[in-house]
Amino acid sequence: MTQVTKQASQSLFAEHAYLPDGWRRQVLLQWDAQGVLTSVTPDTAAPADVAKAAGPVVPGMPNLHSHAFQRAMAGLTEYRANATDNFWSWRDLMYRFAARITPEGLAAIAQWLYIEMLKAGYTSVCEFHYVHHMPDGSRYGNAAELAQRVVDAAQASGIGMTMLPVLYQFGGFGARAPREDQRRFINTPDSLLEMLNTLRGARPESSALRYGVAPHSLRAVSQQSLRTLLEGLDADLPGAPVHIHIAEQTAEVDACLETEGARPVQWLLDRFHVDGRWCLVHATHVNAEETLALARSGAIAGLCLTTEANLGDGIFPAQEYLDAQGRFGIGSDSHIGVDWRAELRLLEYGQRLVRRQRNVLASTDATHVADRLFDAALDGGARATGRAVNGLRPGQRADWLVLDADHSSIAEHASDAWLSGVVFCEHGETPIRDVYTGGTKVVSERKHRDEERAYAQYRVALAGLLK
Ligand code: NGQ
Ligand code: ZN
Repeated sequence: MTQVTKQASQSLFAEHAYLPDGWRRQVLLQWDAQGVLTSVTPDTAAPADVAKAAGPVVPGMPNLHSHAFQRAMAGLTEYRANATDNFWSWRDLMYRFAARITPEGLAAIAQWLYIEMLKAGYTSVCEFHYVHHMPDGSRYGNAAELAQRVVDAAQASGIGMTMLPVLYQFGGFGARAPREDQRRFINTPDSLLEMLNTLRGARPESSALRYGVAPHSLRAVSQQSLRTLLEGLDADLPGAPVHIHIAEQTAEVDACLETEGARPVQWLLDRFHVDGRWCLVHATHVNAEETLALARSGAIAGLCLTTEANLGDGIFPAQEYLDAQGRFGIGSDSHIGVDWRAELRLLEYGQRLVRRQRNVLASTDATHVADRLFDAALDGGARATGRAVNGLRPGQRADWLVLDADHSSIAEHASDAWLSGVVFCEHGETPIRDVYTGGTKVVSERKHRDEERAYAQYRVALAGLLK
């Protein structure tokens, strides 16, 4: 009897599911006790004892870039503080906010954020975690305290995580000393690797958790320290993911040219073996040569469209990059919004507004923009996580979303228009109804099992931060 129940809870039947080769009918999904898909069978009759998905099933989307604590300042910097408000003045405000984060506060913010992510259909997150120390820069008793809180929040929420402790060593190009308000972030390659080791001991890797590192940016590391970091990482975790902020602002491109004699993307490609383990976040400012070289490298461009719009970064040459078979994924970064649908929409809309055309990021093989962008962001995002979360196929984690087929953005449409409706339409509540991670339903009828408690705790943390 127990066995029957267990069996039943590890299968789901979907009338429609979006598989690697597109929409298929009558799909049976089966997974093991680790939450990993063991079989995906289309065109099969529904077994009598198997639960049925309440609507069309699509793979969960990875969120390849997050700074969890910044969720708590979303909406609080949208006023003009001086005549030239820009990314750098926003960063000053963000640092003031970062200085106030406590371990308990971070835990509550991350917990709520990850629930918001799940409800929005993000089933994995890469956390680019850099607030490591106490406000005066001294270590917590457990040097990995804050990172561990974030990992715990992910595990409690059910979202899959790639934890990327950040190496922040310098205050600017030319190994400039860090600013006072960067003290909480500062490490050497050795102290960062040590923190990573502690963390791995306390919270071991699993199908839901993977580790990597994130050199913050070329501004914040040197060529030598980046090399030391990568060597140390490969000694412990060969091939683990490496994420870096690369070329978000023209001022940093200019500073890189001035001190290093090359543009950031070119500089990195010329000096390091950049391949598919790399995620170059905000590859915004790339010239034509860099665009092609980045595409050829196999690295993932980490695009965070709503944050890049919010911070006034610029527009990535997405059409040229996709034409060159470049890989990308999307991230919610500062969490001004937490919605992959909005990221994909804005990716296309940036191109439409600049070019005064429509359906720019479609191709002759993939005529539906939403489908093409969804497929690419799933593939690139999954690669960036370093985890097996690349769609509905055996060996990948049992992560998916159940759409509401009665939602006004897709009702009565043929299946080939469903992703278009999901990505481009904005009509009322989300069309994402249920969310599964590792085969467990963590969002049911748009509600996360823990959302009320987590939201109450988030508000307490936020009130404390804003006092
Ligand atoms: C960050 N955020 O690390 O949170 C950065 C700002 C910096 C974005 N780049 C700080 N969106 O780049 O120095
Ligand atoms: Zn970032």
